[in-house]
Amino acid sequence: MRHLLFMLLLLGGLARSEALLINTGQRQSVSLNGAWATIVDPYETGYFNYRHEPYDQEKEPSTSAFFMNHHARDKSELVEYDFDKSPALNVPGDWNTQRESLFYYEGTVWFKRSFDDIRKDRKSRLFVYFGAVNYQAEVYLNGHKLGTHEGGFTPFNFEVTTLLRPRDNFLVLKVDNKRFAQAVPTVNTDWWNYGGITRDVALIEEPRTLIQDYQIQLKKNAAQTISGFVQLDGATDGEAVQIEIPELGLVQPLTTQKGYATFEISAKNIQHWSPEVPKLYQVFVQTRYQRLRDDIGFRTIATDGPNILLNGKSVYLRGISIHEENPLRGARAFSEADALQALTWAKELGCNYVRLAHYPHNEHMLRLADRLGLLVWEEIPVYWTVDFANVATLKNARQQLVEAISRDRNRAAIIVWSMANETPPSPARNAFLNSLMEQARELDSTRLLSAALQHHANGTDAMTQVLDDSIGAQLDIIGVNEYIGWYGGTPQDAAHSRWLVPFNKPLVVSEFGAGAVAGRHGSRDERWTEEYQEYLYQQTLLMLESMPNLRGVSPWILADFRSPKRLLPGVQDGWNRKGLISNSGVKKKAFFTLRGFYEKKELEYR
Ligand code: GCB
Repeated sequence: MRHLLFMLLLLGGLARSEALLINTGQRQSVSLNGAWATIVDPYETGYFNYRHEPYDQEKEPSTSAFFMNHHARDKSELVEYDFDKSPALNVPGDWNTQRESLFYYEGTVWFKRSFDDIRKDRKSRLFVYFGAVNYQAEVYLNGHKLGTHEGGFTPFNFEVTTLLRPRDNFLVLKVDNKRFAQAVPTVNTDWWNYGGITRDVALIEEPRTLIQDYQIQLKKNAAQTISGFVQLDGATDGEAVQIEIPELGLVQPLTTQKGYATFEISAKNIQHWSPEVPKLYQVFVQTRYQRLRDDIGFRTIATDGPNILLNGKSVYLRGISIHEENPLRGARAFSEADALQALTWAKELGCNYVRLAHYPHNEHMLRLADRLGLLVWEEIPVYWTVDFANVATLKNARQQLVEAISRDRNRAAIIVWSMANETPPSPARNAFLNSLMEQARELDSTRLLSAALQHHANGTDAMTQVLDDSIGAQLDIIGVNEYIGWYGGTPQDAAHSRWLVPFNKPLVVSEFGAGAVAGRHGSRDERWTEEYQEYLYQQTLLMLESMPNLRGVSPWILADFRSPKRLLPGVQDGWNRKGLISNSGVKKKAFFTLRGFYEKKELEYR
């Protein structure tokens, strides 16, 4: 019987696909957001038997495995879990801020929710899609394992077409946010390790031949040529696809081979996307079975010596760094409203650019940046000291990079893919980052690659800062984090420092900052006061003016954010206080200092 079923699946061309679906917001879908039943399982009792062997490796998993969602058949049967009597958590959302007992929890929580087959057309295919689950997810449907996903900030999906029954399907996730040395990020980070199903979940209905992925952007260095590819899934050779941009009067028919086609379209009258005029075009990708709309902007981005050229014109990146956290809720951000809040603040600050630190943020942020006209630096969580020599760690980082680029490469706002933050130089680190860069360039040759590097004082002269990390030779933009006046020296030292940077490339200060408690006042040399932070900004902004090749800055950080490393009572209380805005929404003095600087820069680069 099993064999017969397998043969039928193969013949029907219904082999399961796990390739990432992009632009899920425009696909036919039903949301699986809402209340999910949860079981907190610190000993992973629902996953391992008493010999500590995973149930999901057994031929016939025991009903003790939580993913079996078993219910006692009669009163004599022993069953030691029950999702139906367990408390719920909201999805999307972090568990830490939804239940007090989970605030510091790092471990396994099981999530379960039931749903019916929603297909209008019995022949269509169904996928479950997760915007992000932190950190590791084991996913099961009706007791069958769909797969595992590692990495807390990127999307994934599984095809469930052949596993579905008409009613009461049960989807179970084992979500584990334990930190470990080989993970990406590794054990040590300066942000909250929020656990849970932290982004939207959807059940997506697709035709048998479906549009899986595409890139539709201006060709590198070509202001009037749109190029890219379309990838179908389940297509027979010769399947037709069409790309249409009605506003430009463009209709481009394509013929796919193995479901894939590349294209170049001449677009003479195209209006370019920019922060000043964030023009988006309605673009349609269409097959016989499906018409998918996207809103896409077109712009070129390149470098020329020290200059960053946006649509051929030199630009200065007036930025701010942002974590994916709503400071007012003190919780992981996930909604469009959260994104609007953060990006509206960035706009008020006079930004034309944001650094989305230290991992890919949710898709709302990128879509909104496209609409609001904010350039974006997007990053993967290769942060500090990941296990650079470990092959599995590299594979994981590459996978996260692939998922981020696949999801976001049609967003004009994104100009930089960042490979890493403050990683210590070594041959293993270099090989790791080079491998990531190779992957990024293969997937998207149109954007600039960068990384936030570190500097050191010149041996003989403490006022001279050297930025000579050899990986800089491979980057398109040199990013540097510096904390002169906070982690060492005084704010005045910043104003007096000289920088030696042996790269003829654009330089961006990807971080600087100082901690301040909103409403705390004192002299400019008193730590944690708004005056100290303001003064450090003033002195650092003077320094920026003398830095060679400087073409932008993204100070640390838009708003105070939670960090388990920040423990000073009465000051930090679990928060990194380097925000320009407090966690009650108060703008600190330095906010206005930076805004003044950006007003000046805007005029200078007009
Ligand atoms: C850094 C890190 C950032 C920290 C920040 C700080 O260099 O890149 O993640 O939060 O410094 O506040 O120390």
